[in-house]
Amino acid sequence: MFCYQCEQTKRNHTADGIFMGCADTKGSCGKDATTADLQDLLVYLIQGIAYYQYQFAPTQGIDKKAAEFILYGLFTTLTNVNFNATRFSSLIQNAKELRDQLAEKSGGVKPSDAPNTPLTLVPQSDVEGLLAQAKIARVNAQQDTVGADVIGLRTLILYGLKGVAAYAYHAFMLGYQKDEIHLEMARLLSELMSESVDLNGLLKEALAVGELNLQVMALLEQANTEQFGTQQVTPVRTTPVAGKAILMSGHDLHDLKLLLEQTQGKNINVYTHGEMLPAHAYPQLKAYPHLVGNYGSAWQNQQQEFAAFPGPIVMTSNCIIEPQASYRQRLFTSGPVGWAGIRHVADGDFSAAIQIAQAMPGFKTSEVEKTITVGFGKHTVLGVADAVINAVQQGAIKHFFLIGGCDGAVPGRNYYTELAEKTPHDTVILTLGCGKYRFNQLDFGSIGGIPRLLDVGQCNDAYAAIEIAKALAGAFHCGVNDLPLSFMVSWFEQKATAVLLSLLALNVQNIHLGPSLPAYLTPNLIAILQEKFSLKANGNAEDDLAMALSPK
Ligand code: FS2
Ligand code: SF4
Repeated sequence: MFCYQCEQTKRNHTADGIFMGCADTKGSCGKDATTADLQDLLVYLIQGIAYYQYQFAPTQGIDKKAAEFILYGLFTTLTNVNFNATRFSSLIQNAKELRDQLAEKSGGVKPSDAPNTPLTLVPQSDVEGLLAQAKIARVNAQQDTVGADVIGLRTLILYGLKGVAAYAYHAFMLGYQKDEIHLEMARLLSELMSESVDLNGLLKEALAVGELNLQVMALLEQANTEQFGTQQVTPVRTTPVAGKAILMSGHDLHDLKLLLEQTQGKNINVYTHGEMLPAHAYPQLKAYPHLVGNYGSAWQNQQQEFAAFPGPIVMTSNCIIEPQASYRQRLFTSGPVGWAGIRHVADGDFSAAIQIAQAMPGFKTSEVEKTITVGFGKHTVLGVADAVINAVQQGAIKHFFLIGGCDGAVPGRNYYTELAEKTPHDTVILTLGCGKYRFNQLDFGSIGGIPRLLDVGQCNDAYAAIEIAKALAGAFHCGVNDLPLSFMVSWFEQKATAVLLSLLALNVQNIHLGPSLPAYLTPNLIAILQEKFSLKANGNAEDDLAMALSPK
């Protein structure tokens, strides 16, 4: 196996100094070599599907089945989504069938008959055969011929597209999709088959991924808002309520809605976990009285938190980690998520989980109520834009920080707690993603009635944060880079890569990215990004804060 797609990749090298990433038998996330290799093969065949989709869409239209498969297939390969090797063996065969159907539909036109390309590879029927084929599909397969910089940019494009696919799949599940998004996704994926080694051209395509992600995040925001209402400022209970309980984690609001419907009148309290927290802000979700609160924190704490939860748990997207014996029997996966031996909900029918919730005692007593506040989405913040602008003009608000993104297990992530704690009292923090759990229980107070900590939502709500920044820039007749606004982005997986590319596509300068920089960005690529965008690696919180607050 070879994988370096996430922040927790192993940063080891051979004796000759060649970067190894997660190799050998298992990655830091627990992904085994078989699953990793099969994921590579699936992504390889998806490029073939994308090629035909892109070539023939102008005359034959977007093939919707292929478009859905591309999104779903890529989503399954994101960090901490699907660890079930058997599932990948069958997805590989599905991908081959789909690619061949598209090729046939287009008269079998192929640019070349070279064997073993994404257009021609015939996957073996058994796992051993597939693993023997998988080497050519590794992201670094051509490193010796094209060099680490080219591989770095190709992977930046691919990993960004994986993140885009995840967001697009959530929108798709809510009934929202756009042909132009499918077409651009297909174009960029098929570009990965190109032999180009032009760094400028590849960087341009990486920024095109960022532009595509902006469209997708906008579509997902539209889907969430039209389906569940506009986010409202809402205190969310973080302590248990006596009674039977079920927990839902991940990003899929569609799944949560189905669960709320199916548990209605059954005397079961529904709790959110991790990235599901912002669900409480949506009127049509919070209207269910049995959506009682949020339990636990970010994904990396799930083994302790799930073990202590007295009911079943459903994982709807990333980030799942190895289930422990104490809760395996009451854990369910949904949609793209998978783990061998864990029951999977494929069709939105949560009855098996509901039965377990009914059979378990749930929380015996209610704890004293504590809350955190969510719901500062685009409409909420722009609704008080006049007050915010006034506060800036009066000097009451001197600076804004966007401190958000992913959380993770490494100790260096305390940087974000320290950063938030040390922000001066005349500054406002916008946050989003699961990175917020590093500081969202702290009391930051308010400035003239405006809370100092504004939770904008899930990581995809980075779109709302961008819109808020653009509106502020409009009000002050300046560019986003001229605002007293600093982006302190914590990344972990490929959705954060997509969001980073969106910020770069908008030419946002001076982003602080951490806790460490992506391993696929070589020193040369980092130098290019520093030169073009003044991208910064995290230093220590105090110095970075001082740098952010120094006059531009
Ligand atoms: Fe957190 Fe994990 Fe949201 Fe990432 S729950 S790191 O996938 O997408 O942020
Ligand atoms: Fe390693 Fe991350 Fe890949 Fe898992 S997803 S194998 S931790 S780089």
